[in-house]
Amino acid sequence: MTLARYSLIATAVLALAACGKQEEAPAPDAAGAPAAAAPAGDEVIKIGHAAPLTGNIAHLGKDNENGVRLAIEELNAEGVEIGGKKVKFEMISEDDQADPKTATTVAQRFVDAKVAGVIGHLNSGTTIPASKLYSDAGIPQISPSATNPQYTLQGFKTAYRVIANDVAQGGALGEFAATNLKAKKVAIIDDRTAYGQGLADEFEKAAKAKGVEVVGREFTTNQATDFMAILTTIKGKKPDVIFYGGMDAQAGPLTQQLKKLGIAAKVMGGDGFQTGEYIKLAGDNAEGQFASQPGMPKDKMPGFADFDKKYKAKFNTDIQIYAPFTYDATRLMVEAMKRAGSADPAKYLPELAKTDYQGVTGPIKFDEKGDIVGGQVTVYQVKAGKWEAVATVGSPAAAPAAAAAPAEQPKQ
Ligand code: ABU
Repeated sequence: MTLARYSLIATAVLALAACGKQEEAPAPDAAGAPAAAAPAGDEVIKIGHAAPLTGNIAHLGKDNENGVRLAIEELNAEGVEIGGKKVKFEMISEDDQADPKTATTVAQRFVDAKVAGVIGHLNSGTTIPASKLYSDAGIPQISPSATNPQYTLQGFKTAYRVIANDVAQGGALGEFAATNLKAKKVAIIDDRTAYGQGLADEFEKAAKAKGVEVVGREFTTNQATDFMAILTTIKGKKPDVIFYGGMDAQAGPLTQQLKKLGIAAKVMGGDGFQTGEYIKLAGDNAEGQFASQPGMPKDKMPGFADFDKKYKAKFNTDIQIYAPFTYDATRLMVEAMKRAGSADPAKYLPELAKTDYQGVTGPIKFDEKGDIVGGQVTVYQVKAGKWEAVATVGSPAAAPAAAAAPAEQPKQ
């Protein structure tokens, strides 16, 4: 490597440190070599990414960030032209700590930094309050993982997501508990977050509609680690299934503590704990438990196997959940810029609404609210220490139309 190149990288690192942001300076590749810096003179387009990068679900935030990083490095290596000019993309990644208030501070930083778009946030409880700031500033936002329906019900033209919401997910899980597991009695626990509570409510509605009796509804928090008191209350009600609305940091220990109390009920929940981390945290009581993930089964996702290989080679770790979704969200945002011939949010937002994209997670189109069209939900079960798809509900978005005939979208 030349002295000039070292000096270019060092200058970039110092400039970013001065900004106090976790900006995407040339990142090392699998072999540890820094990625190529863009040739001087290329226009730089900043893309914001926000997720919890510290705290008890930092592993999920890093996973989301890795998906964006991979997409941006590939795009820069491919060489993208927008409006006839060569451009370079830079990720500015911020830690919102899964905290609604911090998320709005982060969103304001993105607005001030004039990012062209935002991939995030991870949690519904952060995505929803941040979305108001992006809407006011006209900055397109694509959440890869926030599933509370409220996000796209606010009428913001800037709000999109590439994952089915919790009306679909809670409905699928309620149906699965009644029909596949033949549950007669369920107990429900949630973490009181926008996601956990919202998903638990949708599950409760769907389960009751199928004639399942809800024998208990208990609450915890997204910081709790001890569930013995609420599980003891639930034990006396003899549920067939315990539904948990929340993330793996709680679902794991909760599942382990069931065993200590001799509770044999099956555990079920949503995407918040359909992770490798849940299996680690729950220990041997993970075996046989259920959790869903919006999207088709991973082995049916058209680009999952290749993506998985690239991801492992680059980051030397397994995908947690949403990295393929953040990767797709980043690439389809850039596709909209290319079609518009501009990274100006006002100019490419109409193109984003017309998205008709074949991602690694499957086909992606948006409805008039900004939700993915026809999102599927897959239910997984832990078998021999691994998540295995056992049922899929819903249908995928239609295959992409010919490039010459993009679908009309009323969002604009
Ligand atoms: N979808 C589960 C995790 C993120 C959220 O919606 O809060």
